[in-house]
Amino acid sequence: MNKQLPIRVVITLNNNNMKTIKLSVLALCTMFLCSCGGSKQESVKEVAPAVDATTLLADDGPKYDINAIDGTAPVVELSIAAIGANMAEMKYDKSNLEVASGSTVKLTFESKATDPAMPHNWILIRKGNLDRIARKGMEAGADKSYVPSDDDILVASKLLGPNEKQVLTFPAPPAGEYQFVCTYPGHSMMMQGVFIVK
Ligand SMILES: [Cu+2]
Repeated sequence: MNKQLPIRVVITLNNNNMKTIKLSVLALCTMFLCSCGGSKQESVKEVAPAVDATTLLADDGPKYDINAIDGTAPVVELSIAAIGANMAEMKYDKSNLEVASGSTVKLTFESKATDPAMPHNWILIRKGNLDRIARKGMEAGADKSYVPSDDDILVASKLLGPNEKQVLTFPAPPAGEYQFVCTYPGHSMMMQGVFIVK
């Protein structure tokens, strides 16, 4: 931060305008003071999510469309279950899923939980958004099954109780690494995994 100050002043001096220089120096000092005011950790936490998935998405090309299933594409059948009888044991039975790009994925998601008070979902998301989506899911609340509206969510199951299952059929997203997570409050740390499209 100390290094930025002289650089900005030199650039402004090239304008040969004293008013601008004074204003710029004042602005810089204010920015400097503000940025040093709070604790560093807090400002990082606030800024990081604002680096904004929507901006990144804008460069991603066409939006992922879960309904754009190609009838001629090979079908890959997968299954994943939510297991564990309590908060300490809950997890998905797989931490990795892998499919070929261009395929149609037919994923059976099943809850083998025993406690009806502990439902689970399976949400496929763009990598790097897990904490943000888990937080947003919590805010979305029970009415929305803890699934927020967000462009970084590609596929979302319903909230399943014990021994319920749902088959999710969707086109494999473009090759790359994705993540899956359960957005039921308090579950995302334990219930997450990697979804690879090769
Ligand atoms: Cu869960």
